[in-house]
This record gives sequence, structure tokens and C-alpha cells, in this order.
Amino acid sequence: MKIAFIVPGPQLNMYKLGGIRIPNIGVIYLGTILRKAGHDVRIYDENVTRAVDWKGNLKREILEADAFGISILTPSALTGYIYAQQIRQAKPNAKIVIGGMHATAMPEEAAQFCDHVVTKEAEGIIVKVFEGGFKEKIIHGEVVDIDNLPYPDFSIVADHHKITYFPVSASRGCPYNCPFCQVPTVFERKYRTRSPESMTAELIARRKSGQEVLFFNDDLFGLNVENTMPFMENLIRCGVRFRYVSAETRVNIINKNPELLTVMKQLGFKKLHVGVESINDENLRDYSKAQTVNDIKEAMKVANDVGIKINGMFILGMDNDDNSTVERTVNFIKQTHMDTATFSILYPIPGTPLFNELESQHRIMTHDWSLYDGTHVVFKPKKVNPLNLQNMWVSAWKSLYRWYTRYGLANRGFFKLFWYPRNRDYLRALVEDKLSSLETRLKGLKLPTNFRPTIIELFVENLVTRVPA
Ligand code: B12
Ligand code: SF4
Repeated sequence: MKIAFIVPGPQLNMYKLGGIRIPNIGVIYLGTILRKAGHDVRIYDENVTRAVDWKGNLKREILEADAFGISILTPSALTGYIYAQQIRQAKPNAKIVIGGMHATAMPEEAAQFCDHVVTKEAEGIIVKVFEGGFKEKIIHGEVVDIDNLPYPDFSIVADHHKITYFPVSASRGCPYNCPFCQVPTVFERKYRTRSPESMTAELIARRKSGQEVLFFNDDLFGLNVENTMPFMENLIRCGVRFRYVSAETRVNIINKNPELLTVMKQLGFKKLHVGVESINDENLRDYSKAQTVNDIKEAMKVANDVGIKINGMFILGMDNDDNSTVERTVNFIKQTHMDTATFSILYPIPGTPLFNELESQHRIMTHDWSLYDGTHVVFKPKKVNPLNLQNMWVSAWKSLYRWYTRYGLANRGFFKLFWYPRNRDYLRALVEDKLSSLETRLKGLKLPTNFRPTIIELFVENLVTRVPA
């Protein structure tokens, strides 16, 4: 059977515009398993390449498949549904399956657009799903043994030569319980790691195949030091090094394990993305982050001493944030010598405790999922008004990165060329306090013109293929 997987991108893919092309590894695992079972699989991941032509219609080569899998996150769900409708129209009898984190949280919603919805992990059942072994519309996936999965086959990704960061997975899940994150609900706070032997063998194979730039897509890289340290030491002993490795992790893993960071650096780790979230201890406590501002300062010292750069990931709009938050946060970033920082506006991901809480407090202003991407205000913040929070987000980026720096120029270009032009309707609705009327976009499901790539976006996509060294 010819199977096409589509991973729709969010409307505005900041990562891709910045040259970060990381394909979704979950779908590659599924495709690899289906290929081993004898199917002809191709993945069209919009984190890497476009699935649509300039009119917003799925490419003809995709529509040649007999069956389709669509993977959705919340901000890309609407686009995923539009693609499903296009497939239905072009091929009324073809099987359409939808999965991914948004489908896991909202299976009934996704079920309106396909034959089957698969929730949670799908490696164990994917062949049966496509070969017609299930009658039910909503199929619940099972926890898989991550040591027994085949190595992901990147050759099935369309335009795989465009990948700038190769994702690799050493663990799944997280034992923490941040209410804004979907991981604890989906993985029930269970944390699984792969064995050092399996990791060593996969990474040697990857290095041999020419992969030099890796991104560990674990929710929490390095939590299990007993498993992480040996595979890195094995690789170093075998003379394996990578040009650029990065991962997402937590402050307390850095604090407790300076020796882990030293080994990571030897392997080629250059940057760690750390969920700092807030420099307000009350926020850190109220949002169960299990870390303090002092812990964050301590982690910065450890990372700076070892020489691994930190990208601090911050959230704006928590209940204790006010008009002074941006200035204090930017000062903190500079004082602690963080290399870079990213700012996201707090938003309630469906299926999380935060979503349920804000919904019960009637603070959610819109259910237009395409706005649930961390660049839009979708709920009523406590101490500032929504417009204020939107401005705080823009001003955080602008005050941290001065206009004459590399990141400053890139950010100003992003706002001017992409974010503002694409968000005129949203901003008008925000100013007029009528955000809920934007929900019609989800209900009507017509292809809005702003799904079309702008000429300038295509230009930037073709220009930026460089990986930061
Ligand atoms: C690594 C990662 C990233 C990386 C790489 C993303 C990429 N290209 O894959 C980067 C840093 C770029 C990133 C960016 C973002 N991320 Co992110 N990310 C993750 C993380 C930590 C791991 C993703 C992963 O590889 N999981 C492992 C694989 C195996 O799982 P999976 O992808 O879910 O796939 C499995 C199942 O879902 C299912 N499945 C998936 N698709 C399909 C399709 C079909 C047909 C079927 C049958 C089954 C199926 O089977 C797969 C195998 O078991 C997750 C947390 C998590 N555990 O999911 C957050 C997560 C996915 N990210 C999240 C968010 C919010 C974002 C951003 C919006 C952040 C932002 N504000 O910019 C962006 C969006 C990027 C985009 N282009 O869409 C949220 C999404 C929540 C939601 N419901 O939307 C998550 C869940 C974290 C959280 N806070 O809860 N992210
Ligand atoms: S935000 Fe990070 S630490 Fe918190 S629950 Fe999610 S993955 Fe775990």
C-alpha cells in the first residue's frame, strides 16, 4: 500500500524560518515500521518541506497515495483538518488516519475529519491500523518498549536533504507535573529511557551515515544519569564526536550533574534548552515547576563553567506576572550570562490541568487552535490585560536583542514581515475584545488566504539552510 504521512506546520513556523528544520521523529518511527511491513511510505513534514502548492492545495504527488496519516499538534490541528478535507474530496475512498498530541487530547474533534483517530503512542498498532485491523473510529495506542523500535529511517522523509537537525530519542515521558504541559497527562508521569547499548549502536550508525548535527527530542534529557552517562562515554571511547548537539532539559539536572555536562561537551553538545519559565518564585511555585530562582542561577553557573551555552525558555502571562516582568526578566538573562532566550505567551494546551482551570474560570477567550502557539494571547491574564500581555511578548524579544545584533535583526524582520501582516485580524479582535468571534475559522474550515505562503516566506525558506556552528 502507498501511504503518505503529512505533518502540517503551524501557520507561522518560527523554527523553520530560522533555518531549524527538525522532522517529527514519531512519524518517522511509524513510517519505518510500516516500510518494514512492506508498505511504500513517504513523509511530508512541513517542518522540513512544504506539503502544499502556492494555492494551499496538497501537492499532486501526495494525493497519489492510497492511504494517509496526519499528525497534529494544537497549533497545526486546523491545517491538518483542512488537509484531511482536501484528501477526502480528491480521494473519497482513501483511508485517513489522524494522530499526534492534539488528536490525543481531542479525539472526538479529530474524528470528524478521518476514518480513525489514534491516541498516544502508535508504533505497536500502526500496521494493524493501516491494514484494516480495527473497526473502531477512536483507537487508543499503547505504551511501547522504546528499546525495541527500529532506528528511524530518514530516507522516507520527502526532501530529507533539507533536514538541518536530526532528531534522536533517548527517553520518553517526564515525572514532573507542570500544569501547562501535555506530557504528564499523556505519559502519566512515567519516564522511560533506552539502554546505553541501544543508544551507542544507533549513534555510531548515525555518525557513519553522515549525521553531524543532532537534537535530542526527549522531554527531559539526562534525568536518568545511570543510562545517559555510559552511552556518551562509550561513544567518546569509540572516537565518535558530533559537530553540534543540543537537547531540552531542566535546571536541576544541570545543577546536580556538572560531570554529565563535561562528558556532553566532549561528545559535541553546544547548547541546552532549559525550561526556566519565570524568574518569579511565586510563579514557579504556583505552576509546580519544582525549581527556584536560586536553582536557575546555580544552573547557569554550572553550565557557564563547563562551557555549554544555555537557551532559557521563558513563559509570559503567568498569574503573578505584571508590567515589570519583562524588564526584570531581561536583566536576569543578561546578569546570569544566558546565551539566548526565547519567550512564549502562556496558553492552555487542551487536555492539560491549565486548560481545565482556565476554562472553569471562564478565562479562555478563543478556541481557535491556530492561535495556540505561544505567540498569541488566548486567555485573560490575571494582572495585566490581554493587549498588555501581547505587547509584553513583543517587547521582551525587542529589549533582549538590540536591533543591530544578529538575533535582533532577525526578530525585527520576523515581526515586520511575518507576524504583524499575518495577525491583522487577530490584533483587531484583541483590541476590540472580540477574540471569540475568530472561532468561526475552526467551524467554517474554509482555507483562509493567510495559509498561503507569502513570496517572502518562500524566499527565506530557500535562503536559510545553514546550521549554526
Ligand atoms: C522535541 C519537541 C519539539 C522540537 C521538535 C519538534 C518536531 N519537529 O517534532 C521543537 C523544539 C522544534 C518543538 C517545537 C514546538 N513544540 Co514541541 N515538543 C517536543 C517534544 C519534547 C517531543 C516531540 C517528540 O518527538 N515526541 C516523541 C514522539 C515519538 O511522539 P509524537 O511525536 O507524539 O508521536 C507519537 C504519537 O503522538 C503518535 N502519532 C503522532 N503522529 C501521528 C500520526 C498518525 C497518523 C498516527 C496514527 C499516530 C501519530 O505516534 C507517534 C509514535 O508513538 C514534545 C513533547 C512530547 N513528548 O510530545 C513537545 C510538544 C510536542 N511541543 C509542544 C509545543 C507547544 C511546541 C511549539 C508550539 C512551541 C512553540 N511555542 O513554538 C512548537 C511547535 C513546532 C511545530 N513545528 O509544530 C507541545 C504540543 C502540545 C500540543 N498539543 O500542541 C508538546 C507536547 C510539549 C508540551 N508543552 O506539552 N517541539
Ligand atoms: S514542562 Fe518539562 S518538566 Fe514540566 S512536565 Fe513538561 S516535560 Fe516535564
